[in-house]
Amino acid sequence: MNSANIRNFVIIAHIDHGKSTLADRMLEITGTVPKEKMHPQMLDMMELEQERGITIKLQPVRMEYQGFILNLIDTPGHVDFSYEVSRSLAAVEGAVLVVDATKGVQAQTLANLHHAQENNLTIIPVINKIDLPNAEAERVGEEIANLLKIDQADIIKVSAKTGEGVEKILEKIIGDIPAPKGDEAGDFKALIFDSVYDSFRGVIAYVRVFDGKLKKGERIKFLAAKKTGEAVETGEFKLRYQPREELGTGEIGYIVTGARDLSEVKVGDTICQDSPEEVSPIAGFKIPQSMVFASFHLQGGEPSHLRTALEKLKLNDSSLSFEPENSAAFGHGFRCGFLGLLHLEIVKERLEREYNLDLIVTQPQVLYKTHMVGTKIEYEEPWVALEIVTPKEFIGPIMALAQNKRAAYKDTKYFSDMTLLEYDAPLSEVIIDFYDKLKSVSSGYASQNYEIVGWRPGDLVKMDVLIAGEKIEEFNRIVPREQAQQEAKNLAIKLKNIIPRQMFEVSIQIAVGSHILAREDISAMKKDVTAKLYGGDVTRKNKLLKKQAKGKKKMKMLGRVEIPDDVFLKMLQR
Ligand SMILES: Nc1nc2c(ncn2[C@@H]2O[C@H](COP(=O)(O)OP(=O)(O)O)[C@@H](O)[C@H]2O)c(=O)[nH]1
Ligand SMILES: [Mg+2]
Repeated sequence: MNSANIRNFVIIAHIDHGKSTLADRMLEITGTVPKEKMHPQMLDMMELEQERGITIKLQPVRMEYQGFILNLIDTPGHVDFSYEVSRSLAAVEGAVLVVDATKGVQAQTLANLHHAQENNLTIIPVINKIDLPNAEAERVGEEIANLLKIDQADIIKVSAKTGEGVEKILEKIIGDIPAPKGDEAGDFKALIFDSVYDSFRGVIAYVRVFDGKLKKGERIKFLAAKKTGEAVETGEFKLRYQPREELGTGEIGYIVTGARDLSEVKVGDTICQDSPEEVSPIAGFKIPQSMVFASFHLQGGEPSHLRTALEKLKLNDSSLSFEPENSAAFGHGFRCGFLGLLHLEIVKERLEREYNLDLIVTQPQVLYKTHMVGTKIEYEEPWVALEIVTPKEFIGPIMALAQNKRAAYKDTKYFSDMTLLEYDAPLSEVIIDFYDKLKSVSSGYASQNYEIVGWRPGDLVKMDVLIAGEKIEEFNRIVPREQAQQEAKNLAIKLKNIIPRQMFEVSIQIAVGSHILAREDISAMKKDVTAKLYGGDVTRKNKLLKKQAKGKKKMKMLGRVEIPDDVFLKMLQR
């Protein structure tokens, strides 16, 4: 394969602007998928992706058009999955930037564009959904022209739904995106931008070849992992694995490595020929650190099943982290790290669905650093650079909201009718309900993006929860000192509503150190529920007791108090 005829590109956009639908049309026009086999969002291959209508994982596919090889990588738009985008960007030369004609430029449009520019990619701007009656292609075109400092005429207007204009994008991809550069005669060198685990064939590495070529059966070396192996199979992506005898310079394809252990095939690592020569690694991408943590416990069943499931899931999701943990209430479990709350939710759902587990998930918290200063604990918390894109009329309420969330204002930028507000803010404030509030104060028009920027000291305190006088570690949380009083009150009331009455009176106390901030009492259960059946029908009484026993299965002991298993989920609901 001559690399002059290869074009590698990603489709990037804010969530829901039509990336996956545009990919569908490209698959159709290039004849990669016959029309009768098409279904919407073809590249969202996970059941969960199809159900929710969102892309979670990057997905490469190889198309052929007018004598060219077009390697497309479809990417997710949600901020929790931006790691998928950054890995994709490292594997290509160009980016199709899609903007919804009814929405205009939004926060992820800017963030993804910014990253694409950092990677020196050729940008092909596209306005999508021009078939919709409320499309404002002119206005949105002005925004994009303004943003990219280009002519409106250079923006392609399309409908990914009807296919109108999509061929123009393909032509521009061929005309404008440079062919991959690389030394075709040199030693083989490729970047691993993804990997998946196949229970029959082991780890399959998704690679972009930068130099040389690799033939099936050749020995390979994983640079960072310092491991060697064999290219058991090489091939290309055709919505399934399509074996091919070799992978050449500039190509995107896969290598079946035979490895059983993912620590050998690290995403971001460089694969090269197995020779003693020194090889410098390909500059890849930053590996993100999990900043949101929650504990996963099984509702009954073997804890080892949960470990196995997490290990397998991690093989296909390198951003998931976990370590064993012991909880007085829930027994053995795992403290798991995520890139955000949606990531957490997706992992939970995949574990339950793909591994048939029933999980208890504790209150998610961001990762705090603590230091002892004398006898006092000092906290540091993760901060993010927060970008909010909004029409001008909502700037006031958004600024008020940000202030309320401890955000520090940095800058305002304008492009056409849209405004970009830049803040630094504590991650804990941004992940919990900031987005919901932002949507509500802006009638749905504002959007946000954030990136971790580092740690900052915070005036934070640890709130303990005492139930019937006993400290319940599972409930403790770290909050800003100035919010502690209000939080304590809310928490006490919430717990009072969730914890069922017991045979005795139960006190709920929220404390910081030895200082009680809030207290609620749950009065004792009045009567034995079976008492009123005295002398009555024995079978009815037994039936009632049985029913009670069944209900009890879903209960856990926290100290002397019985609480429902789903208490943490209930606490998260507002
Ligand atoms: N009317 C119309 N709807 C579109 C168009 N492109 C995408 N959509 C719809 O917009 C929604 C989001 O599309 P999707 O491709 O999943 O967006 P993604 O999140 O960027 O991958 C889906 O309901 C699509 O059917 C278009 O050109 N016209
Ligand atoms: Mg998508």
